[in-house]
Amino acid sequence: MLEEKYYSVRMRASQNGPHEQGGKHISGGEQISTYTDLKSMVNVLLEKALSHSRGNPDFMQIQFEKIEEPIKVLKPLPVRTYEASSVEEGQSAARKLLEQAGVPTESIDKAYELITEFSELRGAILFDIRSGLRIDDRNEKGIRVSRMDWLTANFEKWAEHYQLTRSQRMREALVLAAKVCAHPATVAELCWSDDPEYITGYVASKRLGYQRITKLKEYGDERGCRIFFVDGLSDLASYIEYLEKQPIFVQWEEKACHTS
Ligand code: PML
Ligand code: MG
Repeated sequence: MLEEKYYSVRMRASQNGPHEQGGKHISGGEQISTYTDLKSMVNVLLEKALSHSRGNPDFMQIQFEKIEEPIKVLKPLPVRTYEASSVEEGQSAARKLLEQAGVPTESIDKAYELITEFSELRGAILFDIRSGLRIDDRNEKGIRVSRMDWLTANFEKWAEHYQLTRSQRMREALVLAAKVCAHPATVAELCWSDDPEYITGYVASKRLGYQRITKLKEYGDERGCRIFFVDGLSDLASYIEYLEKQPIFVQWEEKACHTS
């Protein structure tokens, strides 16, 4: 399968001008496509941005480029869902999971102080668990994890096996979390959507897997969050290079699963 040529397809859309001119982020998307599928992949991304509940975009960029590097294959993280009855309960579960993943309590507190300040970012922030400081230098842009995907047929088989909804949103988040958590310097990820109609978020880590929490904010809230907690990062540039450039396919192996 991986002998074929693949293309990274990316989309970003904003309102009141492009992001770099202060426009409001509406939607972003990442896909890896074969040449034959490019047209439909572009359409999927176009549709995603044109029908977004954050509003109608007046700027959109869709680009594709051939992937020259070998594509690394990663297994999906195991998924668990925690049903929270209130935002407080959900957020407290998220904090506990971050602690279990190895993020010190003081670091969690410091990160939460930053959340409101950085809730308009279109990318993620990198947070060092030792210094308790944001360590990327991307300001309001944040880090955009790119060049990753999960082929539909394999994703659907996986979803059916675990009786999970075939949600495109969850698939994208699972792909991103698998990529981020696979790097040895990542301790955990904390995320919830900036989509006002979507309140489920997650904490992910190598050890804990992908832990969904059904209520991390109130309906109607457009403030999102994506923080990567990192430790022992000696080379920030190569970490960012991995997130932005290393091509990844998530792939579930049915057999391996039956024997485990
Ligand atoms: C997003 O939409 O930007 C992130 C969604 C995270 C949760 C997805 C899920 O597991 O339901
Ligand atoms: Mg979004």
